[in-house]
Amino acid sequence: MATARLTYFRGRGRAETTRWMLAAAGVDFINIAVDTPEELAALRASGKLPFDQMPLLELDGRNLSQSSAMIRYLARRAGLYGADDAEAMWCDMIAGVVADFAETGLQAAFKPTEAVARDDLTARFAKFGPRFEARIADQGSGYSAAAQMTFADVVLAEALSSYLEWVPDILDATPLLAALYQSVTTQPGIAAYLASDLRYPKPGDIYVIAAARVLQRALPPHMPDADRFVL
Ligand SMILES: N[C@@H](CCC(=O)N[C@@H](CS)C(=O)NCC(=O)O)C(=O)O
Repeated sequence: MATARLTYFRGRGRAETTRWMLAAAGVDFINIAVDTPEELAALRASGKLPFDQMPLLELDGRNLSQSSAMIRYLARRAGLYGADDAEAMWCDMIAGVVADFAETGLQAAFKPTEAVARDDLTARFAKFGPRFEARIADQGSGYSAAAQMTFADVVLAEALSSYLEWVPDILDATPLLAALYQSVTTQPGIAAYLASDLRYPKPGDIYVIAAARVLQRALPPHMPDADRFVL
């Protein structure tokens, strides 16, 4: 099987759920980092980005756009989309709410202080964490959508990994969620990915500045010279 190519900034961001799913599905991949506006312009000129956006996943001779499509394509390919329509529906419901929940994790590095980021994450977890816990209890398998691990569990664990980096005790009152996290992160493909050089570090100012530079966008307003990359 050819090695997949995942093109994005030099960091996790909106490519990270796809990396976890590639790992869960046992698909070898490399990260192709876009570090400059010129590299992004060349990528756009290549015609590989149907909507002009990253991430780009090159797999099976296809150019995939939209991380939500990538994770579902990989889920179908690897049998991680549930066993029937009802389980697939639960996968989609949970992946949908996880996208809402994960957004706070994605935004954390852009906040003015660590304390603000932690407060936002704690508040968001207070809303969704007990719901995830109740859903896992109802399901009864230890997973969120089906009798076995699905892509919904993978993206949930990916989001939780970000929450945990900012608020290490966040799962203390949700033991089923903590057990799900443990189960997904010890799946052999995911465990190998997390221990590898393919896993980028927790995003901070370096990542935020690099992404703004590539996109030629403003930095968060608390940063000095916030418009330095805006043309
Ligand atoms: N929903 C998309 C979001 C893609 C997205 O917003 N990509 C940003 C980088 S994180 C981008 O390429 N922005 C440039 C643009 O929209 O022109 C996904 O999850 O793949």
